[in-house]
Order: sequence, then structure tokens, then C-alpha cells
Amino acid sequence: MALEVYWGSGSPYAWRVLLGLEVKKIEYESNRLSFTDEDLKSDEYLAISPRGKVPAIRDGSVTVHESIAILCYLEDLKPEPILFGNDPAERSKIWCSIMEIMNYIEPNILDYARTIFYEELSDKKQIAIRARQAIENELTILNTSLKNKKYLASNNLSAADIILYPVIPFLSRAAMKENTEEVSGDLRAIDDNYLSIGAWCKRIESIPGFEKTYPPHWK
Ligand SMILES: N[C@@H](CCC(=O)N[C@@H](CS)C(=O)NCC(=O)O)C(=O)O
Repeated sequence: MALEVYWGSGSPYAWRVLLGLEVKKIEYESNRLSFTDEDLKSDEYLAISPRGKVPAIRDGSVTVHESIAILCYLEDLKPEPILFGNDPAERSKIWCSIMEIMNYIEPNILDYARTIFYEELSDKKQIAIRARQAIENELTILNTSLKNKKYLASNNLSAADIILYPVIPFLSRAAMKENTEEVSGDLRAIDDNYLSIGAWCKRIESIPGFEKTYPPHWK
């Protein structure tokens, strides 16, 4: 039986897993869940993903939740093409990149997007602006590092690229929301303001099968 994937449209975490599956050319059965308690908090789904979050996978008797843990599982399931590195030096670079994403980039993007999507902006403008400034600093660092190499950790695509990429269109979407000009700044045109990041995004978007992973409700 094919590996089953539980995902939700627009979840950057779920998008990572869909991209990993395409890159590794692993066949899967797709289970798109809606962001309702009925889908995510059912007893059946909570047995797979204890917090009722996407993504999760089921492979026979094995279930895995947490996007990065799932990517590690896929790496063992089908090592080629290698996403977590071939040797200690490469692997440490990839994990360093992943930890930087998790520790410095993702929390600020979540703060920013959460404020824009779910809060009354007039109350939380300062939070959004502070998060935006931190994101801009991180994008500048990223942009500089991508001037000399094709992908985040080296000249080869790695798990770090797959983990970061979905967060960028998610961020752009938040920044493009109407009436957010004042708090969005450079984030309204990431491709133009951070050219190397824009070129890197295009590289990811040219991965065969990429279009299958694009959030359907964004099309
Ligand atoms: N750390 C988790 C985050 C998963 C997550 O937060 N998923 C969100 C969608 S973006 C979710 O399912 N939220 C629904 C909920 O919390 O009820 C991962 O990397 O997989």
C-alpha cells in the first residue's frame, strides 16, 4: 500500500513534505484535510498526529508527524536523491541551515503572518513591524549567502531548501494582504528586493512535480 500523506492547503509545513515526496519521486496517497476540528481533531487523526496538525504520514504500521521528522523518514525510505548530506561536513552544513531556519527565520515569519492574518492590525502594528525588521535582517543574510551558491547549504538541493522554500511564498502572501502596506515594507516584493533569494525560489519552482505541490486554494 502506498504511503499516505495528510496535508492541508497553504500549510508551509505540509508543503515541505509534498516537495520532499516529489523530489524523491515517492508514490503516495494524498489525504487533503480541511482546517476544521472535524478533520484535524477526530480521534482517528489524533492517533496519527497527537496535536491534530498537518502534516503527518502513515506508512503501513508507522506514523510520523512533524514535517522535518517526516523528511528524515523519507530520506531513509528512499535515499536518492540525498537531501540530508553525503558526509559529515555536508550534513553539518545542512543541519546548521535547518536550525537557522527554525531558530531565526520561522518564528519571526510566524509572528508576522499571525499578526497580519489573525489580529486587528491597529492593535498589533508594533509586533508586526518588529517581526518584519527581524525578517528583513534574516533575508539580507540569506540573500548574501545565496550570491555564491545555488542552494542554501551548497550547490546541491538539500532538505534545508525544501524546509525554507514554502515559508517564503507564505510570507509574501501575508505581506500582500490588503491594507498592510505600512507594516509590509520590502516584503511586498521579495523577488525584487532580494534578487538571489528570488533566483533561488525560481530554482525550487522548476523542480519536476513542483506544480502538484502548490497550495490548490492559492491558484
Ligand atoms: N512543527 C509542525 C507544525 C505543524 C503545524 O503547525 N501545522 C498547522 C498548519 S500550518 C496546523 O495543522 N494547524 C492546525 C491546528 O493547529 O489546529 C511541523 O513542522 O509539522
